[in-house]
Amino acid sequence: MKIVDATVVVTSPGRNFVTLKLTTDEGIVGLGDATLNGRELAVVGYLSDHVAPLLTGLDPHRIEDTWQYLYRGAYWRRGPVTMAALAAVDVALWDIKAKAAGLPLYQLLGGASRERIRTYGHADGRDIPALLDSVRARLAEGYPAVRIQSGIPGLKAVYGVHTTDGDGAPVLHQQARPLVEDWDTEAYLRHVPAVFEAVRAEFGAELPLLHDVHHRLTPIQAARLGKDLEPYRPFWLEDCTPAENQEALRLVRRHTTTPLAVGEVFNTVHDYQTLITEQLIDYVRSAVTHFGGVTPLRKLFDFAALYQIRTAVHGPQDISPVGMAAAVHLDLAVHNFGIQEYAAHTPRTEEVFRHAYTFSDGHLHPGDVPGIGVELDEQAAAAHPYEAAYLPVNRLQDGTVHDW
Ligand code: GCO
Ligand code: MG
Repeated sequence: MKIVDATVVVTSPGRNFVTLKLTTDEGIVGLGDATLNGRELAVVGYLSDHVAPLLTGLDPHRIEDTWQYLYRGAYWRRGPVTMAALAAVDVALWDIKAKAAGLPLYQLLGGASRERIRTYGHADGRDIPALLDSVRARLAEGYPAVRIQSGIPGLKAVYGVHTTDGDGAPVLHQQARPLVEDWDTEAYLRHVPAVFEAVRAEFGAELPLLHDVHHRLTPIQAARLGKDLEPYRPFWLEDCTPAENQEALRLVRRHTTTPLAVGEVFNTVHDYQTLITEQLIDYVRSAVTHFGGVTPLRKLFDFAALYQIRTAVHGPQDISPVGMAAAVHLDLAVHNFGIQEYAAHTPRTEEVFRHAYTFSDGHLHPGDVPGIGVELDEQAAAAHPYEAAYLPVNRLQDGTVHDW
């Protein structure tokens, strides 16, 4: 079999998605997600100008070889643009291989290690009562675990919290110019324990509660937060520091037994080396889409398993249904699965990407159609052209730029 066509499709059914479509001489089509939120067109250029011309004529069955050829051949290693492009190629090749075998992808990854995939959903509120309502809504949808994010007294806009302007209209966190959010670490550190206390008081001790710090603390601040939250037994504290400084987590770990989850901005196993070998974290959180695909993520998961670290694939709405499908196949197959982040895509997105994976009773299943189980409706995709949309920025009250 040979690849005869490689096309990049950009569509924006509410938010931008970048999809690589490979076609073989036998008429088999493979899809891969290459969406890099807020920097989408850089990956489009990388794929169409530099990768697509190399793919035609290749044997799609040679996944590992093609991955190494593109990774090592580029010379310039790593980085989110390169690794998102590589991920799209890798997933499209796995899709083709599984379709050619007539099997759902998870069967090629070793078969199912469980019946279904436990997820967590997002709850947020500008204040505690609004957050409690949001948790109630997620529980009514069936989610077995909930990530809780709350507005902070005195701050106007905080990541992960839906806010409204003076007239009650929603403030979108992604806009044609970056939205400027504001930040005060001390106010945050004072508020979060009260948030956990209120949620525990309302929903009891058993509900798994997660919290995303989004890289905003120093190691000693993160250590303090981890310690302050211990009485409420969080399921995890996510991205508590900017973890490209892997050694920073040593300090956090020394001070708290709150489990730590890291990795949504990482793109290779090297970013995790110290974190894993020194057992500084409990969950690896990279996305198939930003980590070079199923091939390297599987290797990361096996490496993490040696240290009893579990998986928690990044699954925000800016991962397309193609990237989500690949994640769910991997989740079903690996032994050290932990939890899967999941927020349903909008109906418009689901018209463009029809998928076999299902969400019911708070659990995902990849379905049993051959391949990853996603079809791209190119006509529907073409009706939603690219729209410039930036992620927010964050500033301290004196104007200093801060992690958001
Ligand atoms: C999460 C993440 C996302 C990211 C987003 C950036 O835990 O789901 O933090 O919400 O902010 O993916 O594009
Ligand atoms: Mg996160």
